[in-house]
Amino acid sequence: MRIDIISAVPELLESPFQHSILKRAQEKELFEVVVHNLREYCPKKHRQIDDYAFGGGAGMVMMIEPIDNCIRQLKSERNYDEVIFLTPDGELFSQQTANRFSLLENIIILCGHYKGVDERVREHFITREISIGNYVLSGGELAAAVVVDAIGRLIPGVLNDETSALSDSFQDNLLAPPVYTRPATYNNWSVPEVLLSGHEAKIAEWRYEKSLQRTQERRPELLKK
Ligand code: 6GU
Repeated sequence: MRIDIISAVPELLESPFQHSILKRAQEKELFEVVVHNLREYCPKKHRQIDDYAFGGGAGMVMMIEPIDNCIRQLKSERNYDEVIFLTPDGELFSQQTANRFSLLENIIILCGHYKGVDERVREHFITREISIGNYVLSGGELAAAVVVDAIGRLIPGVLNDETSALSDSFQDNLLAPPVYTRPATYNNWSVPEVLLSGHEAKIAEWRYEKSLQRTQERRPELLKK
């Protein structure tokens, strides 16, 4: 899978994909993330990516031309399954959406900024609009890092058996159970006995019970789905 991210502040995306699981995924060539600096797609000399809103009002609006230039360049190189705009008024991102996106071949992600983007971009180039939560960020870059991380780790071969996505919270609408590691006792706080028993069936049952209990306490609405 290849993800092209279009950003007005590409510096914000220099590090998030260069470590840990996503780094390994890219080294194994299961996954490629390419960040594009929107300023490089401005008409010559101007280097301007935003302008005042027609009709007045506070806040700058991202201009259509640099975005069009960048998307057109990318589309001339390969086919894209989705062109996603990250914006607080988009559809709420979820594990289910991440699962679906992880099956795609190529996607473009446009990071929003300022007061928004010229509506014609949304009408003519964007196929999906995504928000990562009910709060406002200063730009879409951190949201892009969230979305790309959630997608990238689901691509077949990226996670090994131990880190398998199947046991994640939300994957089955259940929160994950508590986990423990050595030492078995610390400050008189001990690990639940059953986890030290070596009895696989009992451990699985304990984990399922804890998952249910935790979901009931913290996110009861998930159990109704
Ligand atoms: Cl995708 N962008 C911005 N700017 N703010 C957000 C968001 C996205 N999702 C939640 N808040």
